[in-house]
Amino acid sequence: MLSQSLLTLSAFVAGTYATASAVCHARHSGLVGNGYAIYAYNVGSGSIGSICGSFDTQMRNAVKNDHNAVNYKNNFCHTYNDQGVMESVVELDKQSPAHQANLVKAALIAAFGSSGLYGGWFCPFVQRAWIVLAEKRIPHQYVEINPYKKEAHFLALNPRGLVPTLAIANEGQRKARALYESTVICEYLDEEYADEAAYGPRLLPRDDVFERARCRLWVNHVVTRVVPGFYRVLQHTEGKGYTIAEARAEFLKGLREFAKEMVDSGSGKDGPWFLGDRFSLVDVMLAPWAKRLFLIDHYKEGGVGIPAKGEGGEHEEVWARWDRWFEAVVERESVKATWSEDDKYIEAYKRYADDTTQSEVGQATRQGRSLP
Ligand SMILES: N[C@@H](CCC(=O)N[C@@H](CS)C(=O)NCC(=O)O)C(=O)O
Repeated sequence: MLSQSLLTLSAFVAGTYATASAVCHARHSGLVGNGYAIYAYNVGSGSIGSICGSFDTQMRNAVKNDHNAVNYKNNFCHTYNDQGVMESVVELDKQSPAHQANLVKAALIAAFGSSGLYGGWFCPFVQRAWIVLAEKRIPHQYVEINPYKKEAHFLALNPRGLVPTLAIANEGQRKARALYESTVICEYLDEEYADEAAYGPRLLPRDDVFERARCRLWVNHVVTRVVPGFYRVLQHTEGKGYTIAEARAEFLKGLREFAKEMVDSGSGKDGPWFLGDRFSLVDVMLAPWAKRLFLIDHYKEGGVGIPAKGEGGEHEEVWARWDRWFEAVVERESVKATWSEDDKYIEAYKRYADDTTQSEVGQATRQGRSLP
């Protein structure tokens, strides 16, 4: 039995409270492995607890209705057999981190559906995966965590300790699997949920091999040029080995090349997206940073520096194409649905603007290394 509800999450992340909305799918009698259902709530400390906690009443009622059962306690996982009879109570604190992680994954998946996205509301890499989940209406559980805390159960899922991380049900097994790296997760979701009748158009062209490769080329452009350029501008402070004008010029070049490709391909005659009338993975990859451009305007003198209409000189047509793409992408439903209030980002990104952030992305930018 699947029931859906719109859940508003309150999460404590890196010193900032923010709210994010997520559509959650609760499967009250979900079974994992050999007829087991595992329900988790207030698991460990921190944010998994907060999400499961906020679902507690609903889950408790559902389980009561389904199985006429249950005694809930914090920090425990209960396992049920397929008759709904409780078989064991597992004290999570007493398990090894790896076992905790597996229990939590299995429990989330049993309770909420097939996939769990571990994310942070503020994170643009997470937003990529979240947009794909929203675009394709993939049932999932969104789990807000603080990736800076590097909790053991999270590291057991993703040894790199970064969000997004996707926990995936492993059919017939109690152990779920995990994937990480936003680009990998997005492609996985597009391929795994490939049925266009059920999940809408594929985000990477399916039939045209060249077009698919061209999309990957421009995903690579976003990943290796545009995104690092964004942080170099935002983290610029006095005394850096480069001027803000240089950082801005490099960043604008990356955006301009992206827009020029859209002009050269002629996609604009069909619509605003990278592929014209068709929203694709290339749009997904850049959308979170497009939404965050206002942070550079807010924090850095001179702002992003995209020429106003009529002031693009020899690049006028290219910047007009950029404007068209930008205006469409920030209004895209999936992009808006995965965004909190602007003020929250201003607060959260101050540490980047001051260049005091200890995040791995921030440190890599500061040290001139490639991003994690
Ligand atoms: N290359 C990774 C980058 C992910 C990433 O850096 N995520 C940040 C949050 S925006 C994170 O988890 N940071 C934790 C840390 O820096 O310790 C991806 O594309 O998924």
